Amino acid sequence: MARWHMRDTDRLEKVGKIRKKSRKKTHALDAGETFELDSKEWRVGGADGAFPARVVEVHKRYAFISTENDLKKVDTRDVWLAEVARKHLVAHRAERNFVAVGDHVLCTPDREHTVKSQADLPKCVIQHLDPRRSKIARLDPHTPGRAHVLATNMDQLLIVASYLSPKVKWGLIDRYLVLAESEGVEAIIVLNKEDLLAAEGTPEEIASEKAMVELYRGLGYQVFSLQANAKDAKEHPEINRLESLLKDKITLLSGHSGVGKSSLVNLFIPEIVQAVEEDDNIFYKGRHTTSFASFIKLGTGGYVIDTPGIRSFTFEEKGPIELSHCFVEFRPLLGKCKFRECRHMDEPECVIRAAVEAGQLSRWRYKSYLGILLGATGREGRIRDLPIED
Ligand SMILES: Nc1nc2c(ncn2[C@@H]2O[C@H](COP(=O)(O)OP(=O)(O)O)[C@@H](O)[C@H]2O)c(=O)[nH]1
Ligand SMILES: [Mg+2]
Ligand SMILES: [Zn+2]
Repeated sequence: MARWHMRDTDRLEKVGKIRKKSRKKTHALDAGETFELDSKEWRVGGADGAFPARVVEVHKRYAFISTENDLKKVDTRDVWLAEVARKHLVAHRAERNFVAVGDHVLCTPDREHTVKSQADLPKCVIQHLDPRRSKIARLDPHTPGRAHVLATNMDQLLIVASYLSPKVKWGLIDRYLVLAESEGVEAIIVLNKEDLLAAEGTPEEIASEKAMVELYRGLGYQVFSLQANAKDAKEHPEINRLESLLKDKITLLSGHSGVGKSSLVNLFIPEIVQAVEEDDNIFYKGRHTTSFASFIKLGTGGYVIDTPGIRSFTFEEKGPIELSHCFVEFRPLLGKCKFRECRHMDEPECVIRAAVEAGQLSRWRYKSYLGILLGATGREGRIRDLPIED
């Protein structure tokens, strides 16, 4: 894995040098040469047979794409192996992958046979990327400072957690919510394994999880509490309500391994039935059941992007102003603190802090805000030394 990575970087640098020189000579790049190009400018059809498509899966050296029809519906059965046109590789040095799942791209059939692969699939070259409407990225764990784009162009983020096995981490849910808010995508929260909480949870646990569900509902989020593996799950009103929210939308699934994401997707008649990991200890081992993100068409219309479970979740740091906007309940109060640059920590006359002390804002969410601001880990119980009493 590491070896390929090195080679890619080497090659990119070489290409980069060559391009720099040639740019000097020509002074400008014509629009047709830039990788990112609005789909309104695309020339579909024509002598090179260019066609619009969607990136459905990304591997280190190539991607899989599926063609899109006139109604912008993706035919997930029509899969091609694709490579980004060589001339564009240099443009995307900042990201680990040049394209991400969900990208809307213009491709040309690989008539020159430049795509080197034995795979028994039609091959094509990705010529252009439609500017992304939204994206979810995390810091690349292998290359500090680099963003790894997990998925793009989704309408909403479905945050799946289970009450127990593994136990829900509301701090992680907050991080996903911040991501959704900062990207302007809807967030939907699912708490699965209701049956386990009822059977194995202590009365305190049951009461506290119920209170958390109510807290997030109070913030305006859709929160579903359900049992994805129940026998009659397909008829369950909560499942039907969730199903209607997924209709005709592109939804990014997120959540740890073992919480029941595949079990949930299987209820919505996916084109490809998801493997449900029956090994109960899967999440302790930290293995991922799905190694690559993929784009799944649902029988009811709409698509789901299933990413590998994200264990350690780090995203680009946000300053207090941007971060506090991602906490929806803070918004009506923002701009009212004494200092415009208030971090809502120990500054005098901070309205956020005052609202927390007065019980108008949730202390839990405030701590979560501070934890994210101060770069504390998302794991519960690790947020220490915060300037607020419990
Ligand atoms: N008790 C209980 N187990 C569930 C529920 N939903 C899924 N599971 C089980 O949890 C495990 C992981 O499910 P899976 O769908 O593979 O989770 P994923 O890793 O998030 O895709 C499997 O053993 C499922 O049978 C539920 O609502 N209750
Ligand atoms: Mg799964
Ligand atoms: Zn403040």
